[in-house]
Amino acid sequence: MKQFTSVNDLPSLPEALAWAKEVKANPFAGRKSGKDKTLLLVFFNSSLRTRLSTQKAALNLGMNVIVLDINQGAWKLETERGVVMDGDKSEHILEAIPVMGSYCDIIGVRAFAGLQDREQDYKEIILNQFIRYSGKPVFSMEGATRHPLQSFADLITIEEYKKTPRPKVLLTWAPVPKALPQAVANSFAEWINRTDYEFVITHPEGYELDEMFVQGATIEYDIEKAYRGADFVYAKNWSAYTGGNYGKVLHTDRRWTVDERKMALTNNAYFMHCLPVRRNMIVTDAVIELPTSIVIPEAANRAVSAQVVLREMLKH
Ligand code: AN0
Ligand code: CP
Repeated sequence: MKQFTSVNDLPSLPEALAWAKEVKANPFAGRKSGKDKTLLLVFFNSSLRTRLSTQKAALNLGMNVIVLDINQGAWKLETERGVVMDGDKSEHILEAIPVMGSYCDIIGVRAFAGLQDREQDYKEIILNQFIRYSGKPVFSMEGATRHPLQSFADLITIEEYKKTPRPKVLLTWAPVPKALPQAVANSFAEWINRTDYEFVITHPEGYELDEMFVQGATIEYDIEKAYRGADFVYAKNWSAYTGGNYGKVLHTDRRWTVDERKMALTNNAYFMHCLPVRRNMIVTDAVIELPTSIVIPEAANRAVSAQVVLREMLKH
C-alpha cells in the first residue's frame, strides 16, 4: 500500500480487520519488519492520541520514529505556488516536502481543514502535495476531509463489542462552541457504509454532511427516533458543510448533548467518541463514566489500526 488516505486505499477491509485481531493478540510478531526503516510523523495541528499511538505502533514493528511539529520550531511554510514570498513565510512546502522525504521511508501527515474555503479544503492540498513530492509512501493522520486511522480503530472497536451481526450504529452531531472539521464524521460514515450495519445519522438541520460520505445512510432529524434501539452511539461535533455556511458554528444547542435520558431510549448502547471530548457539551459526565462508555478501549485501538496500516505500507 503506497498511500492511505481513505478506506478505499486498503487492499481489503475484511483482511485488515483480521490483521487487527492478529496484531492485538501478538503485537510484537512483526517486530523485524520495520528494522532499519524510519517513520516521519509531520503535524500541522495538535494531537495526543495520533501522536502516541502511531509512534507506539511503529516501535512495535521495530521502526525508528521522528516527529516534526511544523508550528513549533520549523520554518513557516508557504503552500501556494507562484506567491512572492516577501511575508513571514521563510520556506516553501515544495522544497520542505522532498527534504523531509529524504530522511525517512514512510511519512504520516496531519493537516486539518482551514474551514474558510470548502473547495480548497476538499482538494486536500497538503496531503496530496506530500503524496506527489515526498517520493515516499504517505498516510493520513487526519486530513481536511477524513480521519481514516480513527475510523479504522472505530470499526475494530465496534466489531469487538457488537452483540448482534448487524448492530444499529447511530452517528450523532453534538454541540461545541469552536468550529471543528467534518473529517471524523465523514470518515466514520464512509467506513460504516462499507459494513452491513444499520446506520443512522442525526444532526440539526443545516449540519448535513457531504453526500459523498453519507451515501445511503438514513438521516433522522427526530433525535428520539434516532436513538431508539441503537446499539452504539457515536458522538461528534462538526461545523456546517453546506452552502454559504461552510465552516460555521450555526448553534450550540445542548438538546443534542448525549445524556442519560437519550441513552435510556437505546438498546443499552455503547457510547463512543474519538476524543478529545468536551464534557457536558458533547456528552454528560454521567454517560462518559458509564461502564458502557468505551472511549478508552476505542482510543487504545488507535495503536492497532496504525500498526495494521504501517505493516501494509512496509511491504512496499
Ligand atoms: C479535531 C477534529 O474535530 O477534527 C480532531 C479530532 C480527532 N478535534 C479538535 O480539534 C478538538
Ligand atoms: N482521536 C484523535 O485523533 O486524537 P488526537 O487529535 O489527540 O490525535
